[in-house]
Amino acid sequence: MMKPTQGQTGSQARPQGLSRRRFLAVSAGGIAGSAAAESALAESLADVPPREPGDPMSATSARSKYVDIARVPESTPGHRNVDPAEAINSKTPLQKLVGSITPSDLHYERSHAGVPEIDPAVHRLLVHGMVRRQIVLNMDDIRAMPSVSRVAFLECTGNGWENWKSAPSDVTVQNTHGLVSTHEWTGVPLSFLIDLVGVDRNSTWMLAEGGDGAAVARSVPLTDEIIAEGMLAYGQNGEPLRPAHGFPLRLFLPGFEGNLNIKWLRRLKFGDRPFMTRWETARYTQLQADGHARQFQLRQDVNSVITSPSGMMRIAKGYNRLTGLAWSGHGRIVRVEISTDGAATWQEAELGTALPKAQTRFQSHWVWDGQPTRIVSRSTDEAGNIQPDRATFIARTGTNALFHYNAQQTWAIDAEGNVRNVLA
Ligand SMILES: Nc1nc2c(c(=O)[nH]1)N[C@H]1C(S)=C(S)[C@@H](COP(=O)(O)O)O[C@H]1N2
Ligand SMILES: [Mo]
Repeated sequence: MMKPTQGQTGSQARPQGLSRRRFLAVSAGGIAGSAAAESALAESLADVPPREPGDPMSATSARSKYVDIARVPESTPGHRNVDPAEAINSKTPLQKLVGSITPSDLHYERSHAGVPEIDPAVHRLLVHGMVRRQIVLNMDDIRAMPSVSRVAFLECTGNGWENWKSAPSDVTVQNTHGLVSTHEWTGVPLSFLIDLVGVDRNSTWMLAEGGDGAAVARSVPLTDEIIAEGMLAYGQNGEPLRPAHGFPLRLFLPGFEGNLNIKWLRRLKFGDRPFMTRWETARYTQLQADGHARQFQLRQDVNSVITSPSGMMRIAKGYNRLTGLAWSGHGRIVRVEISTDGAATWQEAELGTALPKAQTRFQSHWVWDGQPTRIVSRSTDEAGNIQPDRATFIARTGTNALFHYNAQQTWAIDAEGNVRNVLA
């Protein structure tokens, strides 16, 4: 044990007879006791590196050079780590995030024709169709309107498709689940705009169109829920939207499939039936087991994944904190259960702040005995939906489909502690 080298170090300040080691043992007890038991316990400031002079202030703060965290560009399933020019999306590093909010520059990205560089001074939103007053709004008009802010996830319907047909063993959770992120979004409530233009009571659908080259356009059903929760978003995590995420304006519909959340929003048209764009008749449909295609499967289902330990990590025998994220397009997460014996027995995990339609952090404590095993999580939302195991999910959906995969994610652990993606 190191001795204090100077008189003013911490040892004198400590209450008599109460060593830090004992303090840990006494107060932390059970879980924390086992977590800290093998850590070296320092005795004084002599065990702590000296203070350092700093760099000058800056206009924006960069990450520490010691932090290695980035999205990965990918193309279709099986084509990972491609040249960004070939990529169709860029995935969030879930295994490196803490808490439940995704930093703005790490929000996953899916753009069908690149990222247009739109000048907000010239951007316009046309609102027309079954309305009393057809209008064209500029960004000043929109920013002057009442706004709301809400923490919610956004998820691409393609999230999880890596595991639909087979389970590549060399993937991380970023590869398997990195098409979901959570932000605080700010914008004008859709209900405000609907009142402003006087949408006809017989209008039941709204076409939303983007200003990028792909001409992505989707029909949105005007349900009470979508009218109440939808927004014309211009802010993410306290700042204007970033270009990749739709600057200066996007549609944001909490809980509904990523593709519906039209970026670079330039037009809303109200009608009394779906507009049947190619994005909903061909692209974002689900081929069922019987060969029929299902249209307008719009809600993101209850989901969860253990992010640590997860694919391509290596764990050691003894205490391991298990943590991950759970989310549901139906509302709040009310329960996450974890199995460390291949889904034979389950224990309830601790939940962090559980907001409706937002990713919720969970954790659990595990002492690994060194035997090969499988770990898996399963979530339940406030509507009573329970995340299905893979066999149930495949029996229900078949193997022709590609979207809305929400089966439980299993990670296998071998005798050396290597964590690998497996089907179940
Ligand atoms: N105009 C437009 N909107 C779009 C897209 C697009 O390519 N163009 N991609 C959609 C898809 S498929 C998804 S999953 C989300 C992705 O939003 P993000 O890139 O901000 O994560 O935006 C949707 N909105
Ligand atoms: Mo998507």
